[in-house]
Amino acid sequence: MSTKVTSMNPLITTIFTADPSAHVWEDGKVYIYASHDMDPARGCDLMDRYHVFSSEDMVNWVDEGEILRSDDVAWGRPEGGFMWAPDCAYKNGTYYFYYPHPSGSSWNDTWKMGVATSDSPASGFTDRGYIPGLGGFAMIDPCVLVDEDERAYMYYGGGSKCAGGELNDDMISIKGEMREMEGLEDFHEAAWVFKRAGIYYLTYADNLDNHNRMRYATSENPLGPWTYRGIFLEPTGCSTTHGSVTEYKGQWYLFYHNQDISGQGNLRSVCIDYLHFNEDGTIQTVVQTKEGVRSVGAAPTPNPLETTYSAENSTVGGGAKVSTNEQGEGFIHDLHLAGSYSQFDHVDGANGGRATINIAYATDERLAKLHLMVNDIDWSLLNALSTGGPAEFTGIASITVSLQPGNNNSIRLSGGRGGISVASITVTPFLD
Ligand code: FUB
Repeated sequence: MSTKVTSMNPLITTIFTADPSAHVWEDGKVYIYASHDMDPARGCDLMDRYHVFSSEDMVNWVDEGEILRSDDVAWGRPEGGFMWAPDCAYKNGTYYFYYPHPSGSSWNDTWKMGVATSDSPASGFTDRGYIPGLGGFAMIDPCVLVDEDERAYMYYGGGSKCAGGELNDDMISIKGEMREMEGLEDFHEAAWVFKRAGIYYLTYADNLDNHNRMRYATSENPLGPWTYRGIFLEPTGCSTTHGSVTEYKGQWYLFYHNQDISGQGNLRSVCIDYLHFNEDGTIQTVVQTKEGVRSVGAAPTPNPLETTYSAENSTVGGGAKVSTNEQGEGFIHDLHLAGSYSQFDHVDGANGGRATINIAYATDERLAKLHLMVNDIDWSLLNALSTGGPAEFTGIASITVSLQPGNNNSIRLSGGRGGISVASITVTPFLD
């Protein structure tokens, strides 16, 4: 059970995530659709394997698992990667996941707006192709607003150009033409549109060299013209900035990313902080915090399918060892040695499908890494942030993977970088 009082920033620490698009859906939960900066990175070329995260209290977040990867995109560039900032919309029982992806090897000339659909918010997505007539040079970062009258609008853009248009009822084609959004000052990319008290807000990243900020403009119409209002997020320390603004349980939040964990602009991490409006509807500058935001609901209840496998349950090899501490508790160590591994066999996947693996670890490295293989599929790399000491087993690296039905799954850990010891793994198959 979580003992966190606030969400903490960065919010998601085990994998690198960026470009968060947050939505509150009919089930009352808030969902983050994020890009995934694959580690190790090569520019932003290898970004892939979108994960979704959900919460009912803003403090405890569930990794809902991977929903789409470039291998699933038949029309995509042959080399894969380049799964950049996505968004999701809901209409008439279907979730539409919009993602920018190039269709050719010449990636920056061939952007398209892909669409995958599902009847669930965070699983079961199937690619439906791309929206005809959109894309081209630097045209990225889709955002979709479904208005109170059920009309839906798409925005996208990069390279200083932002376009908007209305989607047809099918949600995968544009009604008429896209048009340039007028009135934005210093637009770079990362458009996000939301509505509050009858006013439309368009937020975006600006062009400040190597330290983009977030600016915004407002309008009484979903497609503008827009009135520029100012900067509301100062530099985060990351060269890119990208965020979304959402209300949840009566409070407004900014979801954004920084590079506090990695120190690298291509290995980013999602954060959340409060967003406040002035009485006239203008937005106050967001205060970036380490604490994040406070709980607005009950913490999740334990899942009866959860099973913990202790260090003694694993087979170790290649130099890794299992030892016992003064309290008689076993732990795996020397995982960092070349060829070292620890394998848990006969892991129960219940009915198969999504399961969260929580790895309890200790490290005094600022940022250690673990390699995770599940049934010979690579889910690496995972971050393990310092716990303050090599025997302080307070760290949890958490990721949702896919398991086979029954109890014949195997989970293998090896060191990626830095000294790290593992006390146990806890596997929690999803109840769905
Ligand atoms: O994440 C890749 C790109 O970086 C996004 O599409 C941009 O908005 C910027 O965050």
